[in-house]
Amino acid sequence: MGPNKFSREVITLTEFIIARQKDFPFAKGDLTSLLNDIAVAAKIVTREVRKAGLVDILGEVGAENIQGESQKKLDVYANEQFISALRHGGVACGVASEENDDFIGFDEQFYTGTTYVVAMDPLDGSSNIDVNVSIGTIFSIYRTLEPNRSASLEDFLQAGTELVAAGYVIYGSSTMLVYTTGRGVNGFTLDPSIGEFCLSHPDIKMPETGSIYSINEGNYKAFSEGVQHYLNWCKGIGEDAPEKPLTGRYIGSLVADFHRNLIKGGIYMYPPTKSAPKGKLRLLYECAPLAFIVEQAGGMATDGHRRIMEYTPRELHQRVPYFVGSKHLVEKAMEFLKQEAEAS
Ligand code: AHM
Ligand code: MG
Repeated sequence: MGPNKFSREVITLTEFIIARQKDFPFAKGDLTSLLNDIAVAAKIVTREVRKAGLVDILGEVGAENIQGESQKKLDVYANEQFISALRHGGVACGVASEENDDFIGFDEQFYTGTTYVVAMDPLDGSSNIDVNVSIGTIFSIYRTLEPNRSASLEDFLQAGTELVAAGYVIYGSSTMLVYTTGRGVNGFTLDPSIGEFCLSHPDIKMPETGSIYSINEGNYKAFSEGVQHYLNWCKGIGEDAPEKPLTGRYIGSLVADFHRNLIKGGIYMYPPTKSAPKGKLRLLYECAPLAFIVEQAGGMATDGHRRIMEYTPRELHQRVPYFVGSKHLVEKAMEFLKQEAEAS
């Protein structure tokens, strides 16, 4: 008898991370518990995201609902959910968020011998929140420099090479959680009927090359010549350009553009512009965690010249130019930027 569709084994995220715990010989289960806290908050945020289009029926943002609670903007809501899950989880001793100027160090009552801090963008893709387009959460997990105390700024200002785990949640046509602890990348899809993230994309590998380029090309005039030449190359213009041009795809939600390219092969870019010489994206909770994932999947992430993972942030909200994706496409972009640097 052939395989029957009912006999297929379902592995939930919780089962998977517990099973993987033994990969870390000294693990006490803290990281397992931390990832679980993030997954629970992601489910709660999913519930709110799925209701987002009903805001006109259920009440305006900022207005009070019938229970007398005020309706929150989704990004504020997501921020509060993740911080609260981490605070009460008892494993992290602090969080840095795109939504907060400063990091939040948890009070002692919330941790016991804690060893982790989390940096996150709780709801990325702000321009897409109100228009029913995919948005995401991105997170970085670092070990603190010392145990048994609340978080300090230095705990967050660590190079990507020090990341213990990183991941993202995409609130798309379904909700998915993708993460790495440095042993490959695995993706889990939320089954709304049982409320569990189930392993759907084991050991994700990014194609070495791809046919998609993702960039806000409205900024073309403001890009350097090297970037402009690379974009022309993507379109099949120039001497060694591919015969068949690449396909342009840009959602404007980093997580969604990144996720599609991870699966299909492609490159995402947010290069520097004349008015924003460091680009737009944030190193600590946008670029570095996705760099960890892409490298684990066989891709590359650079600022155009240098590996993103080797950057040590000097401040929480530091920006960095970003070229991330399939190895061959990122290497090609770097070639153009190198030529430009050598010519100047
Ligand atoms: P945000 O954190 O304010 O949402 O900004 C980050 C977003 C990314 O998700 C997206 O790739 C990029 O900004 C889009 O920027 P632009 O509108 O300049 O193309
Ligand atoms: Mg963001």
